[in-house]
This record gives sequence, C-alpha cells and structure tokens, in this order.
Amino acid sequence: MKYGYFDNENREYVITNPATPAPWVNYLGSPEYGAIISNNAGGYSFAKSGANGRILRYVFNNFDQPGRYIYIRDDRSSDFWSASWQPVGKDLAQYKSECRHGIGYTKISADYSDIHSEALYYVPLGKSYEVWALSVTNHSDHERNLTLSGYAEFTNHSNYEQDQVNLQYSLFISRTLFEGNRITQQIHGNLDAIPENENVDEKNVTERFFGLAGAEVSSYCGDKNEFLGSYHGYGNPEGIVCGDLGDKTSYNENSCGALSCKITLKAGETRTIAFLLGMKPSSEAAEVIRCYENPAPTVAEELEALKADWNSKLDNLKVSTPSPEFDTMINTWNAYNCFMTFIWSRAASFIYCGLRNGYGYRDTVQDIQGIIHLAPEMALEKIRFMLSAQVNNGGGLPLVKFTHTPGKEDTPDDASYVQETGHPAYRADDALWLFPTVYKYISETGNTAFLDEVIPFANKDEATVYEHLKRAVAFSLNHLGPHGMPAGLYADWNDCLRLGANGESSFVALQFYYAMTILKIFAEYKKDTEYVQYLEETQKAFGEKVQELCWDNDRFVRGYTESGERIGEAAAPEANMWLNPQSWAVISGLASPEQGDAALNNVYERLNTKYGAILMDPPYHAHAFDGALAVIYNQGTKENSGIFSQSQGWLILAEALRGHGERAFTYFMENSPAAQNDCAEIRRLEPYCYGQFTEGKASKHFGRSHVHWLTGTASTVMVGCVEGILGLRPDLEGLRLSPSVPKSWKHFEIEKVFRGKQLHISVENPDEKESGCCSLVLNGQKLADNYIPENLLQDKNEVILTL
Ligand code: IFM
Repeated sequence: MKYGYFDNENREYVITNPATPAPWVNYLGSPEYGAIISNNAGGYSFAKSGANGRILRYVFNNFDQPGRYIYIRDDRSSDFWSASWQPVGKDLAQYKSECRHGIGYTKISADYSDIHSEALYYVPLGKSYEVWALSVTNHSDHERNLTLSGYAEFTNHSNYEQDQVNLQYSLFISRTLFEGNRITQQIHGNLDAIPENENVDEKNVTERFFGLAGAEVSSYCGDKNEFLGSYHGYGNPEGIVCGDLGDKTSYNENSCGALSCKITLKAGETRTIAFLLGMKPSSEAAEVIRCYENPAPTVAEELEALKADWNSKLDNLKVSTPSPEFDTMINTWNAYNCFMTFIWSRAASFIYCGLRNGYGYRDTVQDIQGIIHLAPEMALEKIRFMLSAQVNNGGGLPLVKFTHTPGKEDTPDDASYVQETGHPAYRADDALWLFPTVYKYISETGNTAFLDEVIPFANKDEATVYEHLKRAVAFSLNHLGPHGMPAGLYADWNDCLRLGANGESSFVALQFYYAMTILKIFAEYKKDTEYVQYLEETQKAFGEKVQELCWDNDRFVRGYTESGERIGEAAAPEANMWLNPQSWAVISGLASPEQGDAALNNVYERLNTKYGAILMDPPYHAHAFDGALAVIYNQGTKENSGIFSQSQGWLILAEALRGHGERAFTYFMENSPAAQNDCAEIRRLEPYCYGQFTEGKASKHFGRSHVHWLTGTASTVMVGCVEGILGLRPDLEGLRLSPSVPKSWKHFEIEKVFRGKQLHISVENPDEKESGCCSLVLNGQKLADNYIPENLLQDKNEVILTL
C-alpha cells in the first residue's frame, strides 16, 4: 500500500493519504533552531537542544500529538476543520489533503467545504524562529466568513524532562501574557527584578512567543486547559467550537499560545496570514512579527532563499541512472538524511527525545562521511571538533559533551567523566573511525595541509592531525587482548558486545588493519619513511594473526570472549554467522579475493532476506555468553538478529569493491526506503528516510522498520552507493572511477563537483557488465586506465567511461 509519491523535480515527497501508518516527518531549521513536523503537523520545536531548549511540547508514545495546529472555522455554519487532516480528522471522503515534505520546509494543503488552505511551515535561513504561513482561498461562489486559529503548546520548562515529570515545580514557573499580536510565555517571570546577567540558582527569565501577522487578533488564549476545555481534545477545542478563544492567560497552569483572527473572503479571493513562534525576549519577538506585516511576498522570498541554499549543497552530486529509487535517494533524500543526522546526531526525533547530553564519538565521526562529497567545509569543521575530543592516549571520548572544552575534559580514566556521562570505559572502535573519515575529506578536497594542522586533545596537549592519527594506532596497540587482537573493551561498533579488556573483536581488528593502510598513505605522502616501514611490518604481522585467529573456513568469526571462546564459529548453537566481519574483511583489504567472495556468498545465503541482511544468525536466546547483551532484545530485533540498516551500507560497499554490481544493487534495493514506497503498511517508516533497523525474519513483524531519520545508516549507505555502486573514489591526487552496477544499467550519468571543477560523467555499458573499465576518455583524451589525475581537469569536464 502506498500513501504518496516522490516529486523529484521539486525535491519533495508528496503524501496524498494522510492516514499514514506512522507519523511521517520532516526536519526544519538549523543547529540554532530545530523543528520536527509530521504530515499531520504533529511535532515539536527547540532552540539548540532537543532536551534543554524545548519550546513545543510533544508527548512521546502517544501517536503524534500535539503539534502546530491551525484550525479553520466557517462562522456561518459553525463547522470547523484543521489545515492538516489531524487533529480534527474530518472524513476523508469530504476532506482532501496533500502534504509536501520538502528540503527544509513542509507544505500541507487541504480542500474542504470549498475552502482551499495551504499551511507552509519553515525556519527562515539563518533565523532562530519558525513561520507557519497560511493561505486560504474561497472556491465557493459566495462570500465566506472564517475564523482562523493557530495553536502552539508550550512546554512549561525548556528541559523536556522537567516539563513532563517534575510537575510540582514546572507548572508553577510558567505564565503567559497577551501583547496585542502575540502571546508571550514567561518561564521564571518572577525573576524579572534581578539585574541582567545575574541569576537565582542558575535560573533567569526565559521568554517564548507565538504571534500573528497579516491580520488582527480577534481572540486569544494562553492557557492550554482553557483552550481545550474540560473533556475536550485537540480535535474539538472549546474555543474553536464556539469561535472565540475567551481571552485567557495562564498563571500556574499549562501554557499555550492560541490566537484567532476573523477574515471575510469573497468568491475566488485568497488571504495569507502568518503565525510566528520562537524563544526570544518580547521586544525581539515584536520585531520578528513586524517583518511579516505583508506575509505573502516575504514568505515567498524566504522559501526561495531556503531552497536555493539547500540546492547549492545537494547539486554537488547528481545522478541519472535507470533506477528512480537510486536517483531519488542519492540526489535528495539520502543526502538530506545525511545532513539531518550530521546536524542533530541522535538528539531529536520522534524516538530520540534529547536525553543524551552529547555526541557519540563513533556515530558523529561516521556521520561526517555522508556529507563530505556535498559540503566538505561543514565536514572539516566537525572533523576538527571530533579530533579535539580525542584523548592524548589516542582513544576517543565515548561521549563528547555538548559543552565540550578541548584541553580541559575529563576522560573515562576519571571517575568524574564516568559519573557525568555514564560511560565507564573506553570503547575499542571510537578513534578508528577517524581514518576513513579524514581520508575521505582529504581525498575529496585535496587539502593535504590538513595533516599538519595542530588540534588540541580533549584532556591536554595538542598535536598535528597526522600525530592524532598515529596516537589512535597506538591506542589500539596498547589495548590488545590475550591473542594479540584489539580488545573489545566496553564495546566495539556493536553496543551489545561487551567483550572487555580480555575479549577481542574481529571488527575492530579489521578496522585497525584498514587504519594502518590509510595511515601508510599519509606517511608516504609526508615522506615519513621510518614510520612507513614500521606500519608495513606491523600491519603484515597483524594481518597474519587475524587470518589465523578469525578465518573459519567460509566466514570470519566475530571475536573472542573473555574466557577465550570464539564468537561466530560455524559450530556454535546461536550467533554462528555474523554480517559485519564479512563485509569489513573486504573493505579493510584483509580478505583475499577468494575469502571475500566466500564470506559474501555466505552472507547472501545465510543472512540475506528480502529486506536486507540480518546482523547475525541465529538470534541469541539460551546460549548468550556474558557480554552478549543482544539477548536483552526480542529475537529479530536490533542487534539480536535485526536487519541493522547501517550494516547494509558496508555490505553494498563490500560487494561493489569486489565488482559485484548486481549484488551491491540488490542490497541497496532491499533496504532502500524509496523501494518500499508501495509496502508502507509493512515498513511503516517514512519511505524517504532510513531507520536504524528493520525487524528480521525471527520477528513476527518481519519487515517493519524503526528509529527514523537519525541513524548511521544515512552515511554508510551513501558511501556504499557513491564510492561503491557509482565507484567515485577520490584519492590524494585525483579521482578513480570504478562503478559496480547491475548489468542492465547500459547507460547512466553523474554530475559531480570535484575540487571546484565540474565533471559530467557518462558511463556506457554496452556489454552489460557489472564492473571494470574498457576505456576512460577525459575531454576527448583517452586516459591510461580508470584514473583521472587532478592536474588534467579543466573547469568543465566531459568524461566518458566505458565498462
Ligand atoms: O554503533 C552503534 C551506535 O553507536 C548506536 N546505535 C547502535 C549501533 C550498533 O550497536
């Protein structure tokens, strides 16, 4: 069943049936001001932090309420509806609705009772407030008198937990005032007598506003319970039913902003108004509202600016292939998903409520990879930040606090860090993610000078980026287990594998092997010959050890427990085949071609399903070792044999690196949101963004996906598709083209900006191959192989690659 379609030209997903199986959402805003909105206008807003800057209330586990509600009332008939289908929820036989989630905006249109409405929600570029612009058109043949009302439910405290849980406190610090064209909410308003820059118990006055521009306020309400009325709900608030909000404010009650205006529309006439919402002192709020006195042109201009800004990033890579699913994901939705994950980490969604007070090291370093080819400058800033969260012993801080202060942080070796973050020890993989990320950044941009940039460590000292990477290698070598493989420590990539100081992780071993390959490239570039030799010897000996300890006939095992048992052996009763060591054996370059193919075939036979490959099989139940934490989850769920979407990206990449275009693309399609547009009743999540996992074959809800938007999947699948399937593989001096595609792709095109130069790449595949290069022609000149040295590039380039 499908609920909508992709409008690729406009970079929009269009929901035509609003009764979606889950709230299907969009992200608006920037790191300064974030807003999450569903197709039924549910969702919340926050300044900077979803946990500590929460402005609008959203009740988790309550299917999408409340939200940014706009009500329309016909004052002659007293009939009323909402500009989004919910919360009033008119009969869909009479009420027609369309939601267009675009890049940075959402437009919800409705037709009911001969009135057409369009509610456009966005955060203007560079601003820290949001706009709900409403245009209403009278399609009937007579004049209509309408009441238009906006409703915003404020939290009583900017910390969402205080608002939801600590009611004996948060109810009694909030109050609202009406100031002509806006409701102002004051939190700790009674502290207005203390001098500016002072506080009481770290508290001072915080103001939020909900204002109206483009019409006079006819009635208002600042008290949620007064607005709804006893025993009424969002679908039939008393003030909406009777067309008058009663002019109430709140004082020790739940606060809200509700504003109504009355308009008369002649037949065929359109009127635009705008509701404005934010967290700002009242005088600034007044200024914001003034800017929208003539809402229609202002809104149109701001929307254009927003689109232009997004397009300037997304246009840096555009593909046109035989697969509409691939194109829409790479050109728009996977890319946008990467930016949202890059910006919000795991902080704010309908699943993440912002509780975590920092960035996960591994997550953030991986997330960067998804946007490097689109916005390298943004990537660079975050890479610097993450390097500054590396401890001087080379390990990463498992959680990098939002208040991170380089050079001054405690580490997992300090009780204070453990107490504050809840992370009791280092994780084995954190700093190893720096290698592919830094390499991708330098290769995309050619900015080799970055290796010499000096960046502080988290706790003390500073060093060049090159030295930071050397320390990360040293960290792994200083944390080896009894067999000489990296210890699993508190966790490796898999949060549910607690292998400890004496258990060992093959995934980390493979990452470490790969890290040494990358560091060798940098060391060669820097002519650090002694270190090159050291790496060569260390890597060779280490590789042999991993081969000996981890290759088990047709698979790589997952590691060793603290008591020395092999995890993932063929003979084990549970979890005897794991996904990640197979893909990473190929990605890392450790597996021989024969091993790689055998391992990947085994994945296809043992782990693959129609929705992607499960993380391991069979699930843990009765034979979990101490530290196999996955057993806490239902079978087929998350790390316990779920289809972990992030791992699909590595699988795509591994198959592509082996030149298996058919398989790579099969894996892309199996787990691609866009490819499941027609079976939304099974997948349930938005068909335009990734989820953390899909329930595996051991679940009775096989195929259902969860934890939308903020997932490392966005970046791994992006890398799997761009470097793997499209084969765009930059290195220090140029760009290698090595696509791995389905045989049926006889022709496709790529437009890419590479180091400031435009590339138009046509790939011809007359002989229906999966990979390989017959010839590569750059601006009419045949090149030696599939590599384009940067110095041959002109400002605009025509490239023809024949497979
Ligand atoms: O790698 C982790 C990630 O850091 C958080 N989500 C789950 C992943 C797998 O355990």
